[in-house]
Amino acid sequence: MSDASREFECSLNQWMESISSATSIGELEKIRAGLLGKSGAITSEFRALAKLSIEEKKIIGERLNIAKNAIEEAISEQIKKIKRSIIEERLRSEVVDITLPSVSDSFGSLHILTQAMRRIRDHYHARGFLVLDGPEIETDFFNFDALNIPKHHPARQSHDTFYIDGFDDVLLRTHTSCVQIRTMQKTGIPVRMISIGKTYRNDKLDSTHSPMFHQIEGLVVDREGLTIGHLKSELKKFISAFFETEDVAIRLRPSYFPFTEPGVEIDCRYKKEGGRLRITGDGTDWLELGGAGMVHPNVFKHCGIEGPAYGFAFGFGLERLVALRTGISDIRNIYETDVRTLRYLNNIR
Ligand code: FA5
Repeated sequence: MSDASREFECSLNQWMESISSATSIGELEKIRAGLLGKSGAITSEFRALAKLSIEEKKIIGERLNIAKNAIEEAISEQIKKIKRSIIEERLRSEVVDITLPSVSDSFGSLHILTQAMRRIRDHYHARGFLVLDGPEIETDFFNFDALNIPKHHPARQSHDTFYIDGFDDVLLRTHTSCVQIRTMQKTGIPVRMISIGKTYRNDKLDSTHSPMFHQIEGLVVDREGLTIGHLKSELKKFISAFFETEDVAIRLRPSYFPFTEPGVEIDCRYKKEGGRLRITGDGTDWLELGGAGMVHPNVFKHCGIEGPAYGFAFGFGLERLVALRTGISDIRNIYETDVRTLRYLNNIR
């Protein structure tokens, strides 16, 4: 073996050694550049071939190619090894010790509105109601016409409506009553359902109004036998369950909703104690909780229901129920993202 080839062999061994002892991918990239880059050692050797005889070119060229392939293979093997050890190290260090005690303070919880919706849903499920929802983007027909609120009816003005740009009959639903219509059209009667969901009105945000809020709507219809007495009993059961007290007194005060006949406002007795409202049967004042009534015959007509049909519907605003239950006087608190407010609402619920 010539001196030159012995020297080359020696350098190759050193290069291979530095590759196998490299501990980072960056280090390997540097070695690769130093050997195979534009002015790397191996590249320069290849360049020097030009000055050699044909015979020498053949022998040294072959040796260089073997060395180049060996270096490339060693570098890619070492990269794989380093990546594997990074993963192994992460697996070792990120292992979750499931035997560690929990830190209860750091747990999140469901939002107060979600909790309320789930409790309401469970209450009605237990009473044999279907819990349904419909689209939040509705047509004029389902939001107004079918509910006996034709165009130019003054009741439309009390629902300050967001229309979808470019359409004069597509809107964000202003109440969940549209779900009554969709359900009766689809399933006919008898029906026993509630729907809970988002509703939208162009109301200014203040302590009792939000442009997006939630409603609960109930509907019970059958061919015969349903009276306003059943409505009152159903409402009382709900209020008892929601406020977790048997001690409830409600009254139905005459009111007007185009889709009911008669229509009523639902009031509930309450007391003010230590600055907080408490629902109680011996309360001295009445608080309005929502609207209700016997379903207007025109609504049945719009749903394609023929023959006798009797039933009642009711609707509550969820934020106002939650505000009452938690004793806050401003529904804007419910939407706050400050974790201290959320924790407070959760604790007093
Ligand atoms: C209705 O929307 C009727 N669809 C309810 C109904 C259903 C009546 C079935 C009869 C039979 P009203 O517009 O009053 O009714 O709204 C119902 C409740 O939604 C109100 O009592 C109030 O609690 C809540 N609400 C209305 N507007 C807002 C608002 N901008 N922000 C928060 N809550 C609101």
